Amino acid sequence: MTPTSSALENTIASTKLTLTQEQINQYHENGYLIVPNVFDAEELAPLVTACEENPELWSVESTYQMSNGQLNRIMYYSKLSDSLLGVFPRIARVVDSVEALLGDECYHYHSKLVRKEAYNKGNVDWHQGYGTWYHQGCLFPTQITCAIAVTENTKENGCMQVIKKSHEMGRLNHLRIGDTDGADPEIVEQALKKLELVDCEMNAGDILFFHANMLHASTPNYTDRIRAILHCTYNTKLGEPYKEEWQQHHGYQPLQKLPDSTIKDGNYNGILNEQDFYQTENEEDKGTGLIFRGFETAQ
Ligand SMILES: O=C(O)CCC(=O)C(=O)O
Repeated sequence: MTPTSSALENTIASTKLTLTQEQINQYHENGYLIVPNVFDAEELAPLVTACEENPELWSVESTYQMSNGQLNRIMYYSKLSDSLLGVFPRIARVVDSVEALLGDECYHYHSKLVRKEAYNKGNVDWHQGYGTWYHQGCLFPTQITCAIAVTENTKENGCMQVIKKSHEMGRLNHLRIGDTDGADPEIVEQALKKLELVDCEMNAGDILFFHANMLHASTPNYTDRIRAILHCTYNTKLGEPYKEEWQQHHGYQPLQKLPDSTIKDGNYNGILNEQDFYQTENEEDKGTGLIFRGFETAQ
């Protein structure tokens, strides 16, 4: 069945997954939380197939050069259409978990599908989400990212890394590194002497929740299989950017949750809606894309 927008809008969301108080405490203490088996293989299959086989996805991807000179590929969107990528960030078990961690209502800030194809040497440099979002006009680090492992994520294929408890360091200075921005490398080096680096290895369907000030990165893919992860970032009304120029897409909009069964019920239209994706910003065209201007260049 392929639904219309109104069919999705009229659904009543219910969730079967709620976080325990212990998990919520762990998140606040460490700045991140891994929850296993949130999505199963059947729910992930259409996205896995699309990531592995579907050239349609490539046309909406932006590429960024990282500090090691290699390219990283990201599909970046904030509008939630009826496509599968528009549905994932609205699934009740995800949104309810985020709201339990925030202790507040959340809205969708943006999402990113990050694919590292086989043997892609593109790393992602250490950074905090809030290092950028502050410059977009968010006054408070109220954002949470929920990173859904679409495929298995391992040390060998470039899983996410976090520096445990680094969210307690507050917002760090970010510098221009490669095509994008990263936390000041001198501070990261010192943080790594005091805090633990955690490789966030996950099976497909596991979720990594992490705080806006959590230092995170990822390493190259040394395997012959793609690594894919869907980062869904949420914000609260309090943390909404005050800036309007180029930031309308990050403004508060009530988030309509969808039932946990939406994907298995086939209640979506296609994998993605091409118009929803933002392209890379450049000096001439300061658009809504991922690259954020104004950072000093790292020495
Ligand atoms: O998925 C990854 O490899 C990391 C992506 C990331 O950190 C980001 O987009 O902020």
